[in-house]
Amino acid sequence: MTSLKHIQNGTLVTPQGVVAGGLLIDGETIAAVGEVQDVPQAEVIDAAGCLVIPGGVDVHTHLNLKLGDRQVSDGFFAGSVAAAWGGTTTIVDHPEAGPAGCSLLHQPAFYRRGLQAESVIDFGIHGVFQAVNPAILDEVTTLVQEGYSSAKVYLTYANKLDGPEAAQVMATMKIAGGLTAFHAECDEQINRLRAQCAERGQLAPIFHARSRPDESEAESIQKIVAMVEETGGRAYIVHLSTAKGLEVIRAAQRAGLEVLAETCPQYLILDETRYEQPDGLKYIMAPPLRDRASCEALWEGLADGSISVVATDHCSFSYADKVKYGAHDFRQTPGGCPGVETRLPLLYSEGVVKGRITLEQFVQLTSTRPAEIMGLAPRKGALEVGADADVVVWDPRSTKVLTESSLHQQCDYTPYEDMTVTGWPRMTLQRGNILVAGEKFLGTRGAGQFLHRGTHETP
Ligand code: DUC
Ligand code: ZN
Repeated sequence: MTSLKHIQNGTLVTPQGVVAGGLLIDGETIAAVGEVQDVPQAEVIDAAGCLVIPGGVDVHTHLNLKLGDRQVSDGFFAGSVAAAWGGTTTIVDHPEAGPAGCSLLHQPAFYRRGLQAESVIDFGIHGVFQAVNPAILDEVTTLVQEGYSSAKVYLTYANKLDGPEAAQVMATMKIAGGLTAFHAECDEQINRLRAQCAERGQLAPIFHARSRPDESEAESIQKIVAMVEETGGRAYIVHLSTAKGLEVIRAAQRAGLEVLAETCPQYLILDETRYEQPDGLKYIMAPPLRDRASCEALWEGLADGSISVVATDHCSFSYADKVKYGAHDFRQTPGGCPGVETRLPLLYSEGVVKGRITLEQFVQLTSTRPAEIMGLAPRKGALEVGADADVVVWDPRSTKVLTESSLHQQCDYTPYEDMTVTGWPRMTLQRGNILVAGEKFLGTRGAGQFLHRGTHETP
């Protein structure tokens, strides 16, 4: 007989609304939601005073990333453990570019092996386009059929694609049922501004933000929207950071184009004044932090539905390495910040508690919509009968001061040091197994399953 668990007395956030009741788990799946009769043989989990929500789905992480000789702190094990502590039970990881000339399947397969051996939570993997030629385009159908139904195009950095290449990718992915994700920044403008900064000796962290202006993101998104119009394709904009970019996305959505947007807690909560602090290098990431007006605009984008997803871009280069490489020149700093463990608490605390988004939107943004958009529904993303029993018992009153030493990530800093949050997971389950209970970690290295993701749903 499979094991039964009965989560009782909680307030459940379901696709049908917020309901008081229970949740019955039979083995790895949800067997009943809402009115649940007592089952004598079930293990009882008391959720009195707590919310019961689906496990978090973070569709933008960079675990184990290596760029040249620079390696992030959180590998597949540490990063997945940190995710579990923060209530995230599924990640979809973005691999870095592979060896020159490699197959489109090379990096997803490489990451799959690593995550399968190490991850404590379930995982999907995005593809990455680092070149476009007939052989690569021929592989797109296989990529999607093998369960990697989304892939990223960078419009800046060494492995960037140009406009015509990106449009070809978008069109080919659409035919295969895939979704193209875009890092939207104008490479040419950034390179010009960075060179100008260097000539003028402007090498302090604030010039990282000055050399990647808001317009760079907005113009790049405008080009992507034009590709969607031209090809009839679809686009998913990762880590949206500006009010200007959001306006372009809203206009595209009003015109009926399939342009979806993701943002991350750092762009909602932190602003560019961080670069003026003595530890400004901690906040070097691309796109950079912006002004307060952009933070507020992004919150409005979450509230009005023009932004569908809050992910993290968890990319845990250490502060030690940021200082080692970038102390005298922001351009040498490895970019990115950690966040996989703090996503849910930050969004709940800054969003729901402060009245910027509703409880239902919190669940939609952190679990339901990312699961739907990335081909993980109906297994993931909602408390529904038949879905995987990925469940978080969420204590909405628990407060916690975020510090590097209290988190489980391996990275040597958190961008949210000393910030107090309200709301924290009391218990996290994956496929019916308890991963974290209070201060106890019960997960197992390698227990995470590869998620063969379905083709993209049309919104
Ligand atoms: N931006 C970063 O800052 N780091 C990782 C990748 C990215 O897009
Ligand atoms: Zn990223």
